[in-house]
Amino acid sequence: QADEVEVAVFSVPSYACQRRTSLDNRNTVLTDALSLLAENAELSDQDGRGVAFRRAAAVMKSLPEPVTSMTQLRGLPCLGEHSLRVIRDVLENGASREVESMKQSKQYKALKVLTGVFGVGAKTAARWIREGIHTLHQLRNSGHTLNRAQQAGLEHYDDLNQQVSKAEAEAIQQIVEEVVASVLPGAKVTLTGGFRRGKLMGHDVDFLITHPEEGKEVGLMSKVVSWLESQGFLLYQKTTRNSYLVSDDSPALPPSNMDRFERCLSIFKLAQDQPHRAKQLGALPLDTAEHRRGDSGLQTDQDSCSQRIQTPGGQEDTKPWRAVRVDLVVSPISQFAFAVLGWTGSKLFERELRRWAGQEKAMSLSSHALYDNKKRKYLQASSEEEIFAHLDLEFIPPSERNA
Ligand code: TTP
Ligand code: MN
Ligand code: MN
Ligand code: MN
Repeated sequence: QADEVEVAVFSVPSYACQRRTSLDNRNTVLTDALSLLAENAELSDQDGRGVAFRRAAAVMKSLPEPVTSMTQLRGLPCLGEHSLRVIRDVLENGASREVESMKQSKQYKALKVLTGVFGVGAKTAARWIREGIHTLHQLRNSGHTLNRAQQAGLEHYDDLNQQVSKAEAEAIQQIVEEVVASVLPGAKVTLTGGFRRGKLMGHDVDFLITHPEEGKEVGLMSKVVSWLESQGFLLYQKTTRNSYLVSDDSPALPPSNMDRFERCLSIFKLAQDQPHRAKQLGALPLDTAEHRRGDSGLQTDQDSCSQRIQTPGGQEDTKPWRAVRVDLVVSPISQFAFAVLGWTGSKLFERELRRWAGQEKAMSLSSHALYDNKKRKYLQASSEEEIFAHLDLEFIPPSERNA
């Protein structure tokens, strides 16, 4: 009938790793509401509810057009009673009353502020809130002894809570590539995390480092970190040797040489290119310094860069650098495909891949390996494509893993 409103009915597979989720989200109002509920659940130590809301949000993110009516949602997976209630509220009233009141609640605001400090997790924040600490000012005056990470987090709070741009990520990539090339020629640096998925902003920058010859990567992390430290690039770093052993997953197998993953959580001191920033804002003409560095506006010369950032900045408002969270991971080439897949995200996409592997394929997937529980053997892969194939999944490129 002509007057019948045609509404698309969507068909969506239930695991996020079976779907393509680009950054072109047509339902941001709905997904923002659901993501906030997920975040609040995670911050409140309710991980199960958190995952449920994340899955619901991910289904909405994967839809090709904006949802306008509840009838369009019939048959969609992962939408529980609670999520449906929130969606209905948003569709009917423009906003969810539950989400709006949560955003205004003292508890949520305090959790956000305190977990916004690098090194502070949900449990620590909740404990402080129970002691009446709701603000950074109260935290500073509480007399609590903060660990090294938390001290750095508090000191660089504003910088670390400001999003990292793609240009900043590229500037850091150049620095990391130069350092890696100088300490181990032939080693390869791969940008992972959100930026590999095509995001234009991120909360940090993630890198995976490997070398085409197995074993050459041993000892690489400490050399890279020492070099970065000696050049004044690091405001904070904590390196953990990974204790992963293949035999942890499957005691029946002989232990192998897979206990080499190393990871460095760091805070970089990134030189701010003032003229370039001004140019981006369309305010000032190019100065000679920028001409000397070339058009990219990115700092490439190590010496000038380290001199520049080691110059005592003095006045806060002219601070010529900013703090940026950077994660570095080193993997042996034999695990590289698993490591790239595991560090590209999104977090929900990763979780769904592992759930698919376990529940649908009787396999165990990690950032190190894929184990077939029925064949009782590890499945090798040298590319992400091969891992998807082992899992009987259609290959989803990084830009479509934004679940
Ligand atoms: P994040 O850097 O936390 O997230 P992101 O890059 O997707 O987004 P953002 O812009 O907020 O930074 O994590 C990147 C990926 O790394 C994510 O898929 C989870 C994965 N990862 C860890 O965070 N820790 C680990 O120990 C492993 C193995 C993977
Ligand atoms: Mn990241
Ligand atoms: Mn994040
Ligand atoms: Mn990260």
